[in-house]
Amino acid sequence: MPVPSSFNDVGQDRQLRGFVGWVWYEREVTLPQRWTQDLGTRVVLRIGSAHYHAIVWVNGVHVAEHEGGHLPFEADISKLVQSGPLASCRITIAINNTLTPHTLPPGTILHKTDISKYPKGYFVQNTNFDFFNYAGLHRPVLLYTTPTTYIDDITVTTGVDQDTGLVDYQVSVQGSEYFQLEVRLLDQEGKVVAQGTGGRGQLQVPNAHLWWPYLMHEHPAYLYSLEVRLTAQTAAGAVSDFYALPVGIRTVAVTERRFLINGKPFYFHGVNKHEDADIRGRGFDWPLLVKDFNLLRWLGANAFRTSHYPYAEEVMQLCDRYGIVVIDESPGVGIVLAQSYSNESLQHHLQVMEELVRRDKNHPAVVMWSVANEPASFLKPAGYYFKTLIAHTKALDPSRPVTFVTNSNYEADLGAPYVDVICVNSYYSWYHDYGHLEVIQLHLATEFENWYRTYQKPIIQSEYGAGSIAGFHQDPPLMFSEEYQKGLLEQYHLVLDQKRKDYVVGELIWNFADFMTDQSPQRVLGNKKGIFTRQRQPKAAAFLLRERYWKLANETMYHLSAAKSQCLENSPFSF
Ligand code: GCB
Repeated sequence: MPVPSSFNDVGQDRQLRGFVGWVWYEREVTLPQRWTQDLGTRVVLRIGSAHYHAIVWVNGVHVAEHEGGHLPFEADISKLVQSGPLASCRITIAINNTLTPHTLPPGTILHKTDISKYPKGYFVQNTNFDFFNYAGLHRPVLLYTTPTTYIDDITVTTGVDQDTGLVDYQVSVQGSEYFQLEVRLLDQEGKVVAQGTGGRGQLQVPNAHLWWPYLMHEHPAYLYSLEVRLTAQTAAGAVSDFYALPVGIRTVAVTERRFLINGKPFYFHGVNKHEDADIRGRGFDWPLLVKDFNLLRWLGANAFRTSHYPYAEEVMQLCDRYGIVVIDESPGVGIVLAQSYSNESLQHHLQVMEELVRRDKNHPAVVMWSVANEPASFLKPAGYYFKTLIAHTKALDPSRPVTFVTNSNYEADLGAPYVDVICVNSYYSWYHDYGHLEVIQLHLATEFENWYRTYQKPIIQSEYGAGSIAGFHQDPPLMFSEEYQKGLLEQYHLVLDQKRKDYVVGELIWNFADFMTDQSPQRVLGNKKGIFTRQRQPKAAAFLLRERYWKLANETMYHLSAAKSQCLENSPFSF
């Protein structure tokens, strides 16, 4: 079985494709002698993402267990690999993709016991989310080393005081209490612009280059490099550890009507994505990732939401480098059963937010956390659940706003009082009033007004869209034709153009690309709401959005800076 990859689509076996239960991965590797002989070396096994529940053994000894896909976990295996003459190391990983009401996402197993209709022991897994439950080792499995006294974590938050950039850092060291830390901040030319010592402090950068989103500045995505150097005396002698972290200096704030980046109004014009492609499923794939970023840039998109789970770290790194702003979403999708609001579920959700914030807190591209997508937030326990979850996330990271994405009625939503930005999904003229594009404007304007009147918080249209089968054409437009998809988006845009003058701060299309789902009578080889096909070819809607997004970017630049013409020199459209 290739790693990284989902196991589902690489074989010719129908049973493997839909398999629910334990799968086993095993690999024997030979370690360099340096790793196994030098007791001053710490050897770590790191698993990027194993979906869903994973148990890990090294040379037959249990070393780790982890609940939940999409986030990394690791085990210190030094003692195991340094205890004998063996330089080899057998890594065994068992993964179970069974979902329960308490996993994220939740799911249920339905046993069909009527033996006149189903074979003995027959069961199916039901979920309340609209994507295929791909499973396996989705991201790289790595072995790496550090000294036994090592830099365990770095937390950076940034601020701006007039022209001075402020970089607050905190370094956590494990393995010894006796160490020195030196910290330097380098600009893109490699020049040291600030330095400090010790485990925490503030670096001040005069005339700082700020990190700006793509299409908001002539030099977007400026990254400094924070170099942290550790030296320590241990029984084994002097050791040193070193880490370089890209740092973008920027601020994020939310007012009653605006989302501000570096104090300027930011309008999200972008997409919702999935980690999804032919054959590899949700498996990490560099060429696909770079293709997607090239498409985002072509489209003039400045943002996306990691619907509906955390994406690979490499994705976040590219967002930092290209200036693509991210709403970073947890795997809290499909929370609709009362049982999924239990204490057990909440505890797990809090834990997942800890893992997510720990992993992604230093990415300047991440401007907001989303704790869930379309939960049944009208159920009674939802108020306490989201109050607790959002407060916890804010305590973990006071520097970013927090939201969840809703499709509940504005009057019934018990979680909305706790979010910083209202993110609403709607599918007018698709799931209801289908075929009737003429009702969209009134529906949408009414919905926006209701939300704003109730909460006085900025609003993002976090999903809207229509399915289309690439190559299907109908005039007048009919559902599933490219023309209908385009026509539906155009109706939404008329209202968005009104309300963005006021309190609407973003629009994210559902979806960037067609993606695989469970089989159902509503789905034709998956969900076809992509503006690109699953193979990343544009449908008519992609050209429409491209024109719109570049136009929005031109407008933003016009309001913001004299450097407008330079920044959008490469704009495919001039207005
Ligand atoms: C939604 C969900 C998304 C679905 C989409 C659809 O509201 O958030 O996961 O795929 O609708 O196409 O039905």
